[in-house]
Amino acid sequence: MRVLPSLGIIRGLVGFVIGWAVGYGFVSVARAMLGLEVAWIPQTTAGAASEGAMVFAAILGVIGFMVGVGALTDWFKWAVGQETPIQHGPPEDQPAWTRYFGVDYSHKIIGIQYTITGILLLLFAGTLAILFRFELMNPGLSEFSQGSGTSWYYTSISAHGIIMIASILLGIGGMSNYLVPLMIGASDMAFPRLNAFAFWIAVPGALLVVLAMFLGGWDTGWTGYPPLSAQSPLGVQYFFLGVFFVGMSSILGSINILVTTLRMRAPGMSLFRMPIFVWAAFATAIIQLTATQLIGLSFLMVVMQRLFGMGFFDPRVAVIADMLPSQLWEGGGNPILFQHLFWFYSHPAVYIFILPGLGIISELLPVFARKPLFGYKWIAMSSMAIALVGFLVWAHHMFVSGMSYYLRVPFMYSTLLVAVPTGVKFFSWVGTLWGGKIILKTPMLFTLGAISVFLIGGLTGPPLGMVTTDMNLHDTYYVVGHFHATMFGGFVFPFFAALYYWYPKATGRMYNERLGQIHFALMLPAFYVMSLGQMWTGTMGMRRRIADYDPALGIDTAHMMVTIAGLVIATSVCIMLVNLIVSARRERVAGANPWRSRGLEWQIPSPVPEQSYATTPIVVGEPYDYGLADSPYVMMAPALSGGD
Ligand code: HEM
Ligand SMILES: [Cu+2]
Repeated sequence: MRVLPSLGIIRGLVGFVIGWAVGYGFVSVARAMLGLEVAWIPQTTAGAASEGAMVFAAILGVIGFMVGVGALTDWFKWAVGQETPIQHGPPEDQPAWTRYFGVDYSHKIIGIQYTITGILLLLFAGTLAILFRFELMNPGLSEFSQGSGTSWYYTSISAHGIIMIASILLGIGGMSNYLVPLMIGASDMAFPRLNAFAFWIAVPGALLVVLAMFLGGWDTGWTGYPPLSAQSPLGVQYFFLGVFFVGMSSILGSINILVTTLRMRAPGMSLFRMPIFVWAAFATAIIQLTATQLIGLSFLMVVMQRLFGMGFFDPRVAVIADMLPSQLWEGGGNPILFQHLFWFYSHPAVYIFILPGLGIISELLPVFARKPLFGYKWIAMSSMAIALVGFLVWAHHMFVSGMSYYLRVPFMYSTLLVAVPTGVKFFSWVGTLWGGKIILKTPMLFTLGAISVFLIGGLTGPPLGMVTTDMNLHDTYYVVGHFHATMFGGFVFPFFAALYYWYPKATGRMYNERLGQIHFALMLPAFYVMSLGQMWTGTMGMRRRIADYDPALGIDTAHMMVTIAGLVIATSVCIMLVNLIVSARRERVAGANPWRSRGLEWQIPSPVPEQSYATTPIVVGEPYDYGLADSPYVMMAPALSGGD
């Protein structure tokens, strides 16, 4: 108990509460002095007098969290001219586990912090999904959609969507933080303090999104389109701000990946000798660095529109001569503009979600097929090509929005173009498997599962990318089925593969293989039922984001099956959690390289020591020459004999 007050996260939460209260009080007092209406107890309806105070409170709360957790301490010291040496290893006077609950500069700790936070958010958002699936199980149910105003149904689908996205971003942060430095033979990230800051800013960000659910909720879905979001209850403001800070985390994290990859590779590791996951993380980081601002901006503009009446997206126009004073605050905007800004990030974002996962697939296949990766350079370049082309397709989400009509066809073509670099990856995967000695351990099962699920996601995209068919499919459950397939194939399955695969490296012990296989055997078929069921109901007329449906559509059975499939997926994930938690103590010791991998990180002990590489690794060959004799990838330089 004595350590609790010294844990960074506890101090951060206290800082949050203090910052929040100061912010709320400050605006309220200012309003009182200006003679404006003041709500000393927060109200959560749209347009409430407390809205300005609540927004300012949230921003100061986040700053309070960052100060409290200690993410800014070194910068403060630096500003007043104090020494700020980087400290390695656990804090001197505290048990080692406390490192995970506070600011720590080691990329391995930060990687695990990201991963676990990501999994926690995944569980939270998954629970929401199970809850609202109960409502959809039968027509006519209304457990969550009763009453007037914003119902729990809308709040929970909106929160499910955005919290899953935050969870994916953190999961990716976990994989790339843990793996990139290890894979290129670096001792840490280029900017360790920035790395810690990037992780910790996501925590209050996620907290705000969760709080949003209890501050009136919001009914816009994860996309937050105005004009609806300009009128939603107060929760929408916390959702916007939360996403803003998670986005900041994503941008800052990407700087580290880019600089580390470019500057800190082991001797001999030219760009085309990098592990393929590093290429994927690099391409992802380019998108994160250059696109994320757009969603932050679009959300911030709605925040401003609500707070100060800046009518960015408010199309009402008034004739100046007839205007009431209150109307000075509105009008002159365009709601379609929001969609352009939003999708300029949010389409490339789907590549942020999947490129690392596709990298994992390419990384694991050669290990478990004992064959060289087919077309290494093509795969590396296809990630870069997807990142580039991904910027040119955003308006395919807007075919029926009323945007300029001539934009439709060019966006249709650019969208279909993405299939080319994605196809390159598929050919390479099949080529790698062809004639291989395939070993079906759990990571490989999830890798193969990922390929099959991602194929479904990819094949169901073109009907949405084509204007004619999208006219019918837009805003139906078909879209929901499509993107669940892409995200499970591109992120969830590869992420789980990665968890099992690097688990021995991170913990030093194996996981339970039998439980891993049961997890897979439950999850893959259940996922097919869920995703294909969603698509089926969509083509039969099920609307997206609607709590009920007409029994005459004949989709009751399908909905029932989707709900049951969701429960099976949830069960299987629980099996994985039990496996990963229990195995850390009970399973057999893994040894340095249980998979006989060629990767750098497998040539050092498990778990990885504090100073990952005792001596500099020297890269002398190609990364994926499995099964070829006399083709080493890396040599460990002999340890220097004592001192300098
Ligand atoms: C060949 C590849 C793909 C094509 C042609 C494609 C096309 C589309 C189109 C046109 C839409 C909008 C549908 C509508 O709202 O009417 C859409 C939605 C979506 N797609 Fe894809 N897609 C592809 C791959 C992907 C991938 C790889 C992901 C990655 C995770 C993805 C994730 C999503 C998501 C999240 C949505 C829903 C966004 C929303 O409205 O909330 N798609 N897709
Ligand atoms: Cu898109």
